[in-house]
Amino acid sequence: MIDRNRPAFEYFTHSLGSSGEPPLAMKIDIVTLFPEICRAPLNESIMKRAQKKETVDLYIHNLRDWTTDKHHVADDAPFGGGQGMVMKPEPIFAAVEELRNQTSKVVLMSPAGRRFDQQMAAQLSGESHLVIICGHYEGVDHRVIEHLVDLEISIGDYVLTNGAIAAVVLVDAVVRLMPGVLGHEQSAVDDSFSRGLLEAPQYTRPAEFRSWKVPDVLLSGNHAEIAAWRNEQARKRTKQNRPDLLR
Ligand code: JF5
Repeated sequence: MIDRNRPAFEYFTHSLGSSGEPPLAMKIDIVTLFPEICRAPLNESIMKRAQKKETVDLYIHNLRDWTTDKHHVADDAPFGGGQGMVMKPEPIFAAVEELRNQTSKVVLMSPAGRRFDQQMAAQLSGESHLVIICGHYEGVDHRVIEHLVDLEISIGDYVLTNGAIAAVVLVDAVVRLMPGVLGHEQSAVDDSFSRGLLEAPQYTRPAEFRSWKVPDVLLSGNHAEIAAWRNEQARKRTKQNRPDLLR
């Protein structure tokens, strides 16, 4: 087990059922100035299946619908000066106050947030309602973060043009963990993450391609040897690509 040295998840207040299972369904509201960025990827394959099965009830909203001025302005210059524009608080408060209920978790996507990972995805998959605000421009008026948002989340240490792209990543990672969304292929994949190692290399037919052979052990049928080989390969790969994951 790897100590990632992070504080307890005091934000996650959902109660588990008597047998400890997460809620069977989740409502997700995404609030963005660019709803089209979210629509296509979240209506594809597995996300489509999750919505058909009513495991996920997904709504994508245009923040502009909550502006009240005639030009539908959602941003303004920063107080104190500086580059770019800041998202105004009023439409964001209006949207979230209309969409949320007592059990909602309000999430802001922002590069200044807490870093998203598989553990956070698992925690979020137990929530019953997520309201996801997509940051944009140079940032969001800080009163949104102080007085409206439960969790400020970053999907990684880089800056995107648009938080809607980050929201798609978060929703995909969370929804695939909900019961019944994936088949049995899921548990094994997540196992490797909980062991804190990268996946071992995978091969499929043909057993020889351009003279490159699949390792003999994988064709041997010896499951103990295969498991040992995969373990060793996972360690090698982790040391090479992600030494930070090894103590
Ligand atoms: C954004 C201010 C939001 O760049 C991101 C992002 C990166 N990781 N997670 C989110 O979102 C767009 C840019 C500037 C707020």
